[in-house]
Amino acid sequence: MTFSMTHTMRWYGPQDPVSLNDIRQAGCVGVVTALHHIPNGEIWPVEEIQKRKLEIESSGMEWLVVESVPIHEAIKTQSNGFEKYIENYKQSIRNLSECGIYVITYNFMPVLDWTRTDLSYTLPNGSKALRFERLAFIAFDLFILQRVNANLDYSVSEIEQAKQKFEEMSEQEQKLLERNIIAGLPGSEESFTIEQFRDILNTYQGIDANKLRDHLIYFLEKIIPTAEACGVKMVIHPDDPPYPILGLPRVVSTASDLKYLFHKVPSLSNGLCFCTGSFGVRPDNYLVEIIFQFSERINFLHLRSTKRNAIGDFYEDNHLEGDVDMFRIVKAIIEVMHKRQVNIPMRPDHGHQMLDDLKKHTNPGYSAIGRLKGLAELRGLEMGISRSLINSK
Ligand code: CS2
Ligand code: MN
Repeated sequence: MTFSMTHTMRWYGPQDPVSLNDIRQAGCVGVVTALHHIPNGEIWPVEEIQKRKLEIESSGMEWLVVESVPIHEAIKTQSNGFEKYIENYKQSIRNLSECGIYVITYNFMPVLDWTRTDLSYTLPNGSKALRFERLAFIAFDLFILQRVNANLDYSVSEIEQAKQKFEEMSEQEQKLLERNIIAGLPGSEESFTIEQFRDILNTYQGIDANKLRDHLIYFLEKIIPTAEACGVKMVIHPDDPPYPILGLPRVVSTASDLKYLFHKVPSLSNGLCFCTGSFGVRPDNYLVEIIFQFSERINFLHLRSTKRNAIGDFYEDNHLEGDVDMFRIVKAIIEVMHKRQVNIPMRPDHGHQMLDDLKKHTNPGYSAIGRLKGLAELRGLEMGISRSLINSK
Protein backbone atom coordinates (compact mmCIF):
# COMPACT_ATOMS: atom_id res chain seq x y z
CA MET A 1 0.00 0.00 0.00
CA THR A 2 1.41 3.39 -0.88
CA PHE A 3 0.36 6.67 0.59
CA SER A 4 0.60 10.08 -0.99
CA MET A 5 -0.25 13.65 -0.29
CA THR A 6 -3.76 14.59 -1.35
CA HIS A 7 -3.38 17.48 -3.76
CA THR A 8 -5.58 20.50 -3.16
CA MET A 9 -5.67 24.23 -3.68
CA ARG A 10 -7.29 26.95 -1.70
CA TRP A 11 -10.42 28.35 -3.28
CA TYR A 12 -11.94 31.59 -2.04
CA GLY A 13 -15.46 30.67 -3.07
CA PRO A 14 -17.62 31.91 -5.94
CA GLN A 15 -15.81 35.29 -5.94
CA ASP A 16 -12.43 33.72 -6.57
CA PRO A 17 -11.05 34.62 -10.03
CA VAL A 18 -9.63 31.08 -10.08
CA SER A 19 -12.52 28.71 -10.76
CA LEU A 20 -13.15 25.22 -9.42
CA ASN A 21 -12.56 23.92 -12.89
CA ASP A 22 -9.18 25.67 -13.07
CA ILE A 23 -8.23 23.97 -9.82
CA ARG A 24 -9.33 20.62 -11.14
CA GLN A 25 -7.33 21.09 -14.31
CA ALA A 26 -4.28 21.89 -12.20
CA GLY A 27 -4.47 18.31 -10.94
CA CYS A 28 -6.28 18.73 -7.64
CA VAL A 29 -8.77 16.27 -6.23
CA GLY A 30 -10.02 18.58 -3.54
CA VAL A 31 -10.21 22.15 -2.35
CA VAL A 32 -9.59 24.00 0.84
CA THR A 33 -12.10 26.72 1.48
CA ALA A 34 -14.19 28.63 4.01
CA LEU A 35 -17.57 30.30 4.22
CA HIS A 36 -16.07 33.74 3.85
CA HIS A 37 -19.48 35.41 3.86
CA ILE A 38 -20.30 34.33 7.42
CA PRO A 39 -19.25 37.07 9.85
CA ASN A 40 -16.41 36.19 12.17
CA GLY A 41 -17.75 34.61 15.36
CA GLU A 42 -21.09 33.40 14.00
CA ILE A 43 -22.13 29.76 13.66
CA TRP A 44 -21.67 28.16 10.24
CA PRO A 45 -25.11 26.72 9.50
CA VAL A 46 -25.41 23.19 8.12
CA GLU A 47 -27.41 24.40 5.09
CA GLU A 48 -24.67 26.85 4.09
CA ILE A 49 -21.94 24.25 4.49
CA GLN A 50 -23.95 21.73 2.53
CA LYS A 51 -24.62 24.17 -0.27
CA ARG A 52 -20.92 24.98 -0.69
CA LYS A 53 -20.01 21.33 -0.46
CA LEU A 54 -22.39 20.39 -3.27
CA GLU A 55 -21.04 23.18 -5.43
CA ILE A 56 -17.53 21.77 -4.99
CA GLU A 57 -18.65 18.22 -5.61
CA SER A 58 -20.42 19.20 -8.80
CA SER A 59 -17.00 20.15 -10.17
CA GLY A 60 -15.71 16.63 -9.50
CA MET A 61 -13.72 17.50 -6.39
CA GLU A 62 -14.20 17.32 -2.64
CA TRP A 63 -14.15 19.89 0.14
CA LEU A 64 -11.35 18.30 2.13
CA VAL A 65 -10.18 20.95 4.56
CA VAL A 66 -11.64 24.12 6.02
CA GLU A 67 -9.32 27.09 6.10
CA SER A 68 -10.18 28.80 8.29
CA VAL A 69 -12.93 28.97 10.84
CA PRO A 70 -11.57 32.26 12.21
CA ILE A 71 -11.17 32.85 15.91
CA HIS A 72 -12.99 35.95 17.11
CA GLU A 73 -10.71 38.58 18.67
CA ALA A 74 -12.75 38.39 21.89
CA ILE A 75 -11.54 34.81 22.35
CA LYS A 76 -7.91 35.88 21.98
CA THR A 77 -8.26 38.73 24.46
CA GLN A 78 -10.91 37.00 26.61
CA SER A 79 -13.15 40.02 26.49
CA ASN A 80 -16.90 40.58 26.27
CA GLY A 81 -18.84 37.68 24.89
CA PHE A 82 -15.93 35.31 24.42
CA GLU A 83 -17.66 32.34 26.08
CA LYS A 84 -20.49 32.68 23.60
CA TYR A 85 -18.07 32.82 20.69
CA ILE A 86 -16.47 29.61 21.95
CA GLU A 87 -19.90 27.94 22.08
CA ASN A 88 -20.55 29.12 18.53
CA TYR A 89 -17.23 27.70 17.46
CA LYS A 90 -18.12 24.32 18.93
CA GLN A 91 -21.39 24.36 17.02
CA SER A 92 -19.56 25.11 13.77
CA ILE A 93 -17.30 22.11 14.42
CA ARG A 94 -20.37 19.89 14.94
CA ASN A 95 -22.04 21.24 11.82
CA LEU A 96 -18.97 20.71 9.66
CA SER A 97 -18.58 17.15 10.86
CA GLU A 98 -22.24 16.51 10.19
CA CYS A 99 -21.50 17.43 6.58
CA GLY A 100 -18.51 15.10 6.46
CA ILE A 101 -15.74 17.69 6.77
CA TYR A 102 -13.16 16.66 9.32
CA VAL A 103 -10.12 18.95 9.12
CA ILE A 104 -10.42 22.54 10.34
CA THR A 105 -7.60 25.08 10.11
CA TYR A 106 -7.37 28.16 12.29
CA ASN A 107 -4.71 30.48 13.62
CA PHE A 108 -4.22 32.43 16.81
CA MET A 109 -2.35 35.52 15.60
CA PRO A 110 -3.58 38.66 17.36
CA VAL A 111 -5.26 41.25 15.10
CA LEU A 112 -3.29 40.56 11.94
CA ASP A 113 -3.06 37.30 10.03
CA TRP A 114 -0.11 36.85 7.68
CA THR A 115 1.80 40.02 6.92
CA ARG A 116 3.85 41.29 3.97
CA THR A 117 5.10 44.76 3.03
CA ASP A 118 5.26 44.23 -0.74
CA LEU A 119 2.75 42.24 -2.78
CA SER A 120 4.45 42.65 -6.14
CA TYR A 121 8.16 42.22 -5.65
CA THR A 122 9.58 41.70 -9.12
CA LEU A 123 11.96 38.79 -9.47
CA PRO A 124 14.79 38.83 -12.03
CA ASN A 125 12.64 36.84 -14.51
CA GLY A 126 9.76 39.34 -14.34
CA SER A 127 7.37 37.29 -12.23
CA LYS A 128 6.14 38.73 -8.94
CA ALA A 129 6.45 37.47 -5.40
CA LEU A 130 5.28 38.48 -1.94
CA ARG A 131 7.92 40.02 0.26
CA PHE A 132 8.49 41.18 3.82
CA GLU A 133 11.01 43.97 4.06
CA ARG A 134 12.02 44.70 7.60
CA LEU A 135 12.88 48.38 7.14
CA ALA A 136 9.58 49.05 5.37
CA PHE A 137 7.79 47.35 8.23
CA ILE A 138 9.67 49.44 10.78
CA ALA A 139 8.87 52.58 8.76
CA PHE A 140 5.19 51.65 8.92
CA ASP A 141 5.34 51.06 12.67
CA LEU A 142 7.23 54.25 13.54
CA PHE A 143 6.04 56.81 11.01
CA ILE A 144 2.61 55.70 9.77
CA LEU A 145 1.14 53.87 12.73
CA GLN A 146 3.24 55.93 15.16
CA ARG A 147 2.85 53.28 17.83
CA VAL A 148 3.78 54.43 21.33
CA ASN A 149 7.20 53.11 22.37
CA ALA A 150 7.68 51.33 19.05
CA ASN A 151 11.23 52.69 18.93
CA LEU A 152 12.13 50.40 21.87
CA ASP A 153 11.70 47.39 19.57
CA TYR A 154 14.40 48.40 17.08
CA SER A 155 18.07 49.33 17.06
CA VAL A 156 19.23 52.92 16.58
CA SER A 157 20.63 52.13 13.18
CA GLU A 158 17.45 50.36 12.05
CA ILE A 159 15.42 53.38 13.10
CA GLU A 160 17.70 55.69 11.18
CA GLN A 161 17.57 53.59 8.03
CA ALA A 162 13.80 53.17 8.28
CA LYS A 163 13.46 56.95 8.59
CA GLN A 164 15.50 57.48 5.50
CA LYS A 165 13.49 54.87 3.65
CA PHE A 166 10.25 56.48 4.69
CA GLU A 167 11.38 59.93 3.59
CA GLU A 168 12.34 58.60 0.19
CA MET A 169 8.91 57.04 -0.34
CA SER A 170 6.24 58.93 -2.27
CA GLU A 171 2.93 59.53 -0.53
CA GLN A 172 1.42 56.89 -2.76
CA GLU A 173 4.05 54.36 -1.75
CA GLN A 174 3.44 55.13 1.90
CA LYS A 175 -0.28 54.59 1.43
CA LEU A 176 0.32 51.32 -0.39
CA LEU A 177 2.59 50.08 2.39
CA GLU A 178 -0.14 50.90 4.92
CA ARG A 179 -2.78 49.06 2.85
CA ASN A 180 -0.54 46.03 2.37
CA ILE A 181 -0.08 45.66 6.11
CA ILE A 182 -3.52 46.45 7.52
CA ALA A 183 -6.09 46.09 4.76
CA GLY A 184 -6.06 42.31 5.05
CA LEU A 185 -4.43 39.74 2.78
CA PRO A 186 -6.54 36.94 1.30
CA GLY A 187 -7.99 34.72 3.98
CA SER A 188 -7.32 37.07 6.85
CA GLU A 189 -11.01 38.04 7.19
CA GLU A 190 -10.18 41.36 8.85
CA SER A 191 -9.46 44.75 7.34
CA PHE A 192 -8.72 47.98 9.16
CA THR A 193 -8.26 51.69 8.68
CA ILE A 194 -5.32 53.12 10.56
CA GLU A 195 -7.61 54.54 13.27
CA GLN A 196 -9.40 51.23 13.75
CA PHE A 197 -6.07 49.51 13.81
CA ARG A 198 -4.77 51.77 16.62
CA ASP A 199 -7.92 51.07 18.62
CA ILE A 200 -7.71 47.34 18.25
CA LEU A 201 -4.01 47.31 19.17
CA ASN A 202 -5.04 48.91 22.44
CA THR A 203 -7.24 45.94 23.27
CA TYR A 204 -4.01 43.97 23.71
CA GLN A 205 -2.68 46.16 26.48
CA GLY A 206 -1.71 43.87 29.32
CA ILE A 207 -1.76 40.77 27.11
CA ASP A 208 1.73 39.37 26.88
CA ALA A 209 2.80 36.06 25.35
CA ASN A 210 2.01 34.10 28.52
CA LYS A 211 -1.46 35.48 28.70
CA LEU A 212 -2.18 34.90 25.04
CA ARG A 213 -0.91 31.35 25.41
CA ASP A 214 -3.26 30.83 28.38
CA HIS A 215 -6.14 32.09 26.28
CA LEU A 216 -5.25 29.69 23.49
CA ILE A 217 -5.07 26.76 25.92
CA TYR A 218 -8.37 27.79 27.46
CA PHE A 219 -9.95 27.83 24.01
CA LEU A 220 -8.48 24.43 23.14
CA GLU A 221 -9.60 22.88 26.42
CA LYS A 222 -13.12 23.96 25.55
CA ILE A 223 -13.27 22.99 21.88
CA ILE A 224 -11.03 19.94 21.52
CA PRO A 225 -13.38 17.54 23.36
CA THR A 226 -16.11 18.53 20.89
CA ALA A 227 -13.75 18.06 17.95
CA GLU A 228 -12.69 14.68 19.28
CA ALA A 229 -16.27 13.53 19.76
CA CYS A 230 -17.04 14.53 16.15
CA GLY A 231 -13.91 12.96 14.66
CA VAL A 232 -12.58 16.40 13.69
CA LYS A 233 -8.90 17.34 13.62
CA MET A 234 -8.30 20.96 14.48
CA VAL A 235 -5.06 22.14 12.87
CA ILE A 236 -3.39 25.32 13.96
CA HIS A 237 -1.58 27.41 11.36
CA PRO A 238 1.72 28.89 12.58
CA ASP A 239 2.40 32.59 12.90
CA ASP A 240 3.57 34.37 9.77
CA PRO A 241 6.11 35.84 10.21
CA PRO A 242 6.96 33.60 13.18
CA TYR A 243 7.75 36.25 15.79
CA PRO A 244 5.96 39.07 17.64
CA ILE A 245 5.13 42.15 15.55
CA LEU A 246 3.87 45.64 16.41
CA GLY A 247 4.06 44.90 20.11
CA LEU A 248 1.61 42.01 19.71
CA PRO A 249 2.59 38.62 21.09
CA ARG A 250 2.69 35.54 18.86
CA VAL A 251 2.73 32.10 20.42
CA VAL A 252 2.72 29.57 17.56
CA SER A 253 6.11 30.25 16.03
CA THR A 254 8.51 27.53 17.16
CA ALA A 255 8.77 23.85 18.08
CA SER A 256 8.74 24.74 21.75
CA ASP A 257 5.52 26.72 21.29
CA LEU A 258 3.94 23.65 19.70
CA LYS A 259 5.30 21.32 22.34
CA TYR A 260 3.60 23.33 25.03
CA LEU A 261 0.22 23.36 23.26
CA PHE A 262 0.25 19.63 22.68
CA HIS A 263 1.47 18.91 26.18
CA LYS A 264 -1.36 20.95 27.68
CA VAL A 265 -4.05 19.53 25.41
CA PRO A 266 -2.80 16.08 24.39
CA SER A 267 -5.78 14.86 22.34
CA LEU A 268 -4.76 14.04 18.77
CA SER A 269 -7.63 16.24 17.65
CA ASN A 270 -5.32 19.08 18.69
CA GLY A 271 -3.27 19.08 15.51
CA LEU A 272 -1.03 21.10 13.27
CA CYS A 273 -1.19 22.66 9.83
CA PHE A 274 2.47 22.33 8.92
CA CYS A 275 3.27 25.46 6.89
CA THR A 276 6.87 25.34 5.67
CA GLY A 277 6.80 28.95 4.48
CA SER A 278 5.77 30.32 7.86
CA PHE A 279 8.06 28.22 10.06
CA GLY A 280 10.87 28.47 7.51
CA VAL A 281 11.38 32.20 8.03
CA ARG A 282 13.23 31.49 11.29
CA PRO A 283 16.67 29.98 10.86
CA ASP A 284 16.27 28.34 14.29
CA ASN A 285 13.24 26.32 13.16
CA TYR A 286 14.45 22.94 11.92
CA LEU A 287 11.59 21.91 9.70
CA VAL A 288 12.40 18.24 9.24
CA GLU A 289 12.77 17.84 13.00
CA ILE A 290 9.41 19.53 13.52
CA ILE A 291 7.80 16.99 11.15
CA PHE A 292 9.14 14.03 13.09
CA GLN A 293 8.55 15.59 16.48
CA PHE A 294 4.86 16.23 15.75
CA SER A 295 4.28 13.55 13.12
CA GLU A 296 1.10 12.28 14.76
CA ARG A 297 -0.50 15.70 14.65
CA ILE A 298 0.20 16.95 11.15
CA ASN A 299 -3.09 16.69 9.29
CA PHE A 300 -2.67 19.43 6.71
CA LEU A 301 0.36 20.65 4.76
CA HIS A 302 1.18 24.04 3.28
CA LEU A 303 4.23 23.71 1.10
CA ARG A 304 6.19 26.75 -0.06
CA SER A 305 9.64 28.20 0.41
CA THR A 306 10.97 31.57 1.52
CA LYS A 307 14.37 33.14 1.09
CA ARG A 308 15.63 35.28 3.93
CA ASN A 309 18.64 37.56 4.30
CA ALA A 310 20.72 38.50 7.32
CA ILE A 311 18.72 41.60 8.19
CA GLY A 312 15.33 39.94 8.43
CA ASP A 313 13.83 40.47 4.98
CA PHE A 314 12.33 37.54 3.16
CA TYR A 315 10.51 36.86 -0.09
CA GLU A 316 8.59 33.86 -1.35
CA ASP A 317 10.85 31.81 -3.56
CA ASN A 318 10.15 29.03 -6.06
CA HIS A 319 8.66 26.04 -4.28
CA LEU A 320 11.77 23.89 -4.69
CA GLU A 321 14.31 26.66 -4.00
CA GLY A 322 15.00 29.10 -1.16
CA ASP A 323 15.74 28.22 2.45
CA VAL A 324 13.29 25.34 2.73
CA ASP A 325 14.86 22.00 1.83
CA MET A 326 11.80 20.68 0.04
CA PHE A 327 13.42 17.39 -0.88
CA ARG A 328 14.05 16.47 2.75
CA ILE A 329 10.65 17.77 3.79
CA VAL A 330 8.68 15.78 1.24
CA LYS A 331 10.77 12.70 2.04
CA ALA A 332 10.00 13.09 5.75
CA ILE A 333 6.30 13.55 4.98
CA ILE A 334 6.25 10.37 2.90
CA GLU A 335 7.81 8.47 5.78
CA VAL A 336 5.27 9.85 8.20
CA MET A 337 2.34 9.00 5.92
CA HIS A 338 3.55 5.43 5.62
CA LYS A 339 4.08 5.09 9.32
CA ARG A 340 0.63 6.46 10.07
CA GLN A 341 -0.97 4.81 7.04
CA VAL A 342 -2.70 8.00 5.95
CA ASN A 343 -2.75 10.40 3.03
CA ILE A 344 -2.31 13.98 4.22
CA PRO A 345 -3.94 16.85 2.32
CA MET A 346 -1.46 19.34 0.92
CA ARG A 347 -1.76 22.61 -0.88
CA PRO A 348 0.96 24.56 -2.66
CA ASP A 349 0.85 27.56 -0.35
CA HIS A 350 1.05 30.65 -2.56
CA GLY A 351 2.72 31.00 -5.92
CA HIS A 352 4.28 33.69 -8.03
CA GLN A 353 2.24 35.95 -10.25
CA MET A 354 3.53 35.00 -13.69
CA LEU A 355 2.74 34.58 -17.40
CA ASP A 356 -0.86 35.55 -18.19
CA ASP A 357 -1.65 36.15 -14.55
CA LEU A 358 0.52 39.28 -14.64
CA LYS A 359 -2.22 40.90 -16.71
CA LYS A 360 -5.03 39.77 -14.47
CA HIS A 361 -6.41 40.74 -11.15
CA THR A 362 -5.31 38.00 -8.76
CA ASN A 363 -5.53 37.43 -5.02
CA PRO A 364 -1.99 38.11 -3.75
CA GLY A 365 -0.23 34.76 -3.49
CA TYR A 366 -3.21 32.86 -4.86
CA SER A 367 -2.96 33.23 -8.63
CA ALA A 368 -3.62 30.14 -10.74
CA ILE A 369 -0.47 29.68 -12.77
CA GLY A 370 2.13 30.18 -10.04
CA ARG A 371 0.37 27.71 -7.78
CA LEU A 372 -0.08 25.28 -10.65
CA LYS A 373 3.68 25.43 -11.23
CA GLY A 374 4.37 24.88 -7.53
CA LEU A 375 1.96 21.98 -7.38
CA ALA A 376 3.39 20.36 -10.49
CA GLU A 377 6.91 20.56 -9.09
CA LEU A 378 5.85 19.20 -5.71
CA ARG A 379 3.94 16.32 -7.28
CA GLY A 380 6.96 15.41 -9.38
CA LEU A 381 9.24 15.59 -6.37
CA GLU A 382 6.87 13.42 -4.36
CA MET A 383 6.53 10.83 -7.09
CA GLY A 384 10.29 10.63 -7.60
CA ILE A 385 10.94 10.13 -3.91
CA SER A 386 8.12 7.61 -3.44
CA ARG A 387 9.10 5.51 -6.42
CA SER A 388 12.76 5.45 -5.53
CA LEU A 389 11.95 4.44 -1.95
CA ILE A 390 9.86 1.52 -3.18
CA ASN A 391 12.45 0.50 -5.77
CA SER A 392 15.26 0.59 -3.26
CA LYS A 393 13.47 -1.83 -0.93
C1 CS2 B 1 -1.45 32.30 4.34
C2 CS2 B 1 -2.79 32.36 4.99
O1 CS2 B 1 0.48 31.03 4.83
C3 CS2 B 1 -0.71 31.01 4.58
O2 CS2 B 1 -1.27 29.95 4.48
O3 CS2 B 1 -1.69 32.44 2.99
O4 CS2 B 1 -3.52 31.35 4.44
C4 CS2 B 1 -2.96 32.37 6.47
O5 CS2 B 1 -1.89 32.44 7.24
C5 CS2 B 1 -4.12 31.53 6.92
O6 CS2 B 1 -5.28 32.25 6.71
C6 CS2 B 1 -4.06 30.95 8.29
O7 CS2 B 1 -5.05 30.03 8.48
MN1 MN C 1 0.49 28.66 5.20
